[in-house]
Amino acid sequence: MTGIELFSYAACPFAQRVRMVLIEKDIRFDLVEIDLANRPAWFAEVSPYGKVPVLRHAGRIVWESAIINQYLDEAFPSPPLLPADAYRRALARICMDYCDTRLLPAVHKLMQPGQTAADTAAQRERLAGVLRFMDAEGLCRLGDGPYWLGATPTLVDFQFLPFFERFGVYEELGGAEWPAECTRLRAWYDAMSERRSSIETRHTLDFHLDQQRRLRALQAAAGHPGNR
Ligand SMILES: N[C@@H](CCC(=O)N[C@@H](CS)C(=O)NCC(=O)O)C(=O)O
Repeated sequence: MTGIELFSYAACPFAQRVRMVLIEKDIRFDLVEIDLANRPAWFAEVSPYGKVPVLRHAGRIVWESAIINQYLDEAFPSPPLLPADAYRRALARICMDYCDTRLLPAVHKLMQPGQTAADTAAQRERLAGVLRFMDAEGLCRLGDGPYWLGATPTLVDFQFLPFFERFGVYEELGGAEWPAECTRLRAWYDAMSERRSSIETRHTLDFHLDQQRRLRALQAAAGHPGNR
């Protein structure tokens, strides 16, 4: 026992965010894999929202991936994964918020099953606009790279990475395209892909495609788009 447990699900991008930060900080932890299709009854006691990830540290629970990562950064300050300067920290939080409030809705809309060709084309353009904004207003303005805020990674990088690891799914199932002018975004992804935290938490494109197809089948059967 390490005193730290992460309740996780292998395919979950939000759990991956937390696993990456635990690895970056060299924190030992016990991984408790939850089968979300067949969750144990006790999981309701651990997870207030019924979701993964949940962190249990010294008997206390923290949930919501972005908040877990900020908690880890405060509880285990080395190496720091947020800037020392208050204004730069605010910018980091704006970028993390952008991921959840702009990038993810664009991805989810594109991946929604049963759309018309015109809807899919519109969602594809929306996602391309989000990527262009990230490149031009984020990566190009905030520092010299390769990471979002400069030469060393911050929580911002781990917030985004899982959704770019899955970009091949958006290409294959939604016809998404990586805009050619987003060269900083490409350089960022290349730098992130070489990190141990990325390598150790990575799954293949086939794995992600399989997961997405299953999710789409479930959503289609339930007649709703889901809320991941
Ligand atoms: N906002 C949450 C999202 C977590 C989430 O949606 N987890 C999914 C798996 S990827 C889940 O547990 N779904 C189960 C459910 O909604 O019942 C976070 O950032 O931690």
